[in-house]
Amino acid sequence: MDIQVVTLFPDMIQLGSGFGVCGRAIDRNLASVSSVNPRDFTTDVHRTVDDRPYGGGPGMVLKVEPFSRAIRAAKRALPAGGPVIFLSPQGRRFDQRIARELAELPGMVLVAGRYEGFDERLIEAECDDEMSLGDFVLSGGEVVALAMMDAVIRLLPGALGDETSAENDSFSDDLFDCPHYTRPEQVDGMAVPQVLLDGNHEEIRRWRLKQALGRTSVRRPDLLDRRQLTDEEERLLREYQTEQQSKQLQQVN
Ligand code: 9D3
Repeated sequence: MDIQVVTLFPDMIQLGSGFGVCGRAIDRNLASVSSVNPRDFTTDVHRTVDDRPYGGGPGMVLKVEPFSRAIRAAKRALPAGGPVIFLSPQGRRFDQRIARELAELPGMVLVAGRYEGFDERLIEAECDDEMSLGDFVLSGGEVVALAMMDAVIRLLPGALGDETSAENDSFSDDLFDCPHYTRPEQVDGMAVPQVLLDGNHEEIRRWRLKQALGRTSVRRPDLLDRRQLTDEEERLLREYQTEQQSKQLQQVN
């Protein structure tokens, strides 16, 4: 997959995408990440990319022409095409389902803004989709581009080792993880759950699924509402709830 990021801060993109699973996938040519800087498409001596808003008010608005030229250059540099996705607080919320859809594409252009945002006419002319990371205020779209690229690139075939690629199944995406433990067996008097030490793989599988279901139901019941539980899952979730109740009673007594 080829990703072009239109940004006034290309260093943020190049540095931020170079580590871990993402960096390795780029090194192995499973993905490429390049940047196009709208400032390089300005024609005035000051290389102006922003200007004061019509109608007045605080902040600056990103100018159409440097960005539309940069976006067209980014599209031309994409060998196989793909959507132009604007990153803005007004966009639809990015999630794992969208990450999976994007991972099927040959490429995409991500457009990161700064200041108060884009001139609306740029969005009308160039935007195929508008995406947000959620309801909080960032100072620009670059970290959103990095987050989206990380989520997408790790899904590309071969990006994760074979042993973890099962994680790509939609199955595991809508449940929280179970708790994890590693050596030593005791830390400051805190033990590892005995079932994980006994080596009964069927018991371990059931314990992990039970913990995942239980933690999801406590912290994010909305995730379970979207999910059809199997008979086993229903049973394990009820077991978790009974166990939590008896733990709480033990604490009271
Ligand atoms: C404080 C400025 N706000 C006026 C009430 C509007 C505003 C403009 C520009 C808020 C944030 C930004 C910059 N943010 C992004 O470019 C951005 C973003 C975000 O802030 N949160 C979540 N997802 C995204 S995607 C792009």
